[in-house]
Amino acid sequence: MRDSIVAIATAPGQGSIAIVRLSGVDALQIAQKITQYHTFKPRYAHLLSLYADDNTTLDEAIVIYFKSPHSFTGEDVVEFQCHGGVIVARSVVSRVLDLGARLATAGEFTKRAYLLNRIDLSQAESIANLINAKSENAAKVLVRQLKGSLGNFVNSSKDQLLELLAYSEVNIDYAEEDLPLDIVAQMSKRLSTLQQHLQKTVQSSKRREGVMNGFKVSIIGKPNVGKSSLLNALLDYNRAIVSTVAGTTRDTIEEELYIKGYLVRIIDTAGIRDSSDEIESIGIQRSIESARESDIIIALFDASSPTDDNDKEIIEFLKSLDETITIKVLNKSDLAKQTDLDQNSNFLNISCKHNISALIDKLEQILDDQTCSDETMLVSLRQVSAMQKATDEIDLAQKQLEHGELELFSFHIHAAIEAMSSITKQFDNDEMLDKMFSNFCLGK
Ligand SMILES: Nc1nc2c(ncn2[C@@H]2O[C@H](COP(=O)(O)OP(=O)(O)OP(=O)(O)O)[C@@H](O)[C@H]2O)c(=O)[nH]1
Ligand SMILES: [Mg+2]
Repeated sequence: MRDSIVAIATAPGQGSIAIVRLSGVDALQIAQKITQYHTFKPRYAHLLSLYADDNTTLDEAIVIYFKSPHSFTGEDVVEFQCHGGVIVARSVVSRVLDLGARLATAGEFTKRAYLLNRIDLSQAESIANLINAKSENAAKVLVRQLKGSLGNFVNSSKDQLLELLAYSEVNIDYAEEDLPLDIVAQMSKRLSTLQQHLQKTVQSSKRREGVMNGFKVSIIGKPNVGKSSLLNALLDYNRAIVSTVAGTTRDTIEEELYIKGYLVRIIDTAGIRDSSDEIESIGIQRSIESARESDIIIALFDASSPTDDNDKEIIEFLKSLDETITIKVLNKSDLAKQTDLDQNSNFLNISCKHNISALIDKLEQILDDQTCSDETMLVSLRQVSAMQKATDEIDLAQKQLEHGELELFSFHIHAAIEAMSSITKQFDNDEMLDKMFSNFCLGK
């Protein structure tokens, strides 16, 4: 039995409603005392007065009672929808505290929901992340996870590993049983298929990390091609200084914007060229570092000037970054064309002065491709490293299987199951054994 906890669930500040949430074994009794009303019907909105200990009225509120286990925490929960602003809500909390509850610590309602098996760890994580979601698309992924999509994925992968473990155990202990001769080959094939699927999930989650924290997009190019003009055009205001002087931007400038619901961190950089100026050289170094750390590079060139060695060096630099998505763009297409850069390769044509829609379309398409929305996604470092540990153990298990070392195979599969389980809940050995043997009839 846990004590009862209370907190204001809505954000502090002015608003029409403030919700006070109370959870625990005494929640109903406390609600009855503060309302002087005794016949609460679960999940029913009661309009009631809330009373102080001297019987003066604190507020008129909608009170809803969620009877255990059908509540957010799994315990008895009462929600008081008070009038907004913090003063009324605080006086209600203070009265509830007098009646025996204590103040909840940060995240304690969600922790109770997890401890009472209302949600798994991945769902608890998505609640925390959803509150801080930085974009619509991040929120979409997190809501899917909140509804249990990652939990389902983990459970079905775990079940497949459990089945393989059961086969292995039977082979170890019941060698005389009449098992198919090609069992090792079958097990190996099933494990490889699962492994490919898990590895793909890890890779695509890493690729899609930007959905949660924003995609890093750097604009690079030689001086004067219009990088700062492009930043300003994307932001729709004059953030960076633009001038005809080559070398205007000395340091990287980072801003955030949304493109089709994706959060993008866009970085304008110093023009890349050979420079003897000490400060400019530091800026150029930063441009190169920024490009290397980016998810997407916009490499900008000037369509209105003849191709030179500087352009060619930048093209070579892009080739050295074969992992990063690069968009090659010719700017100043409103002027007479002089470059021949686009003879052998694909470039987008834009004019920062008039129209950059071709680039925006391209960015939208790349961001959509990167995130292809329905795949399972691991949204935290904790989830990614747990899945990676599982795939490492599966690799080791696969090797043992090739050598017919079933005991060691079982050991690594067990470790993989343990790593995978940690994504959603603490590993429970008994539960695992029950499940494994309920699926596999040993008849003994
Ligand atoms: N005609 C035309 N001029 C442009 C266009 N884009 C930029 N410019 C001009 O090109 C010059 C250089 O623009 P910036 O945006 O400062 O170039 P930058 O690449 O940031 O230059 P650095 O910071 O020196 O590396 C300015 O005079 C701009 O007005 C365009 O599409 N058409
Ligand atoms: Mg600039």
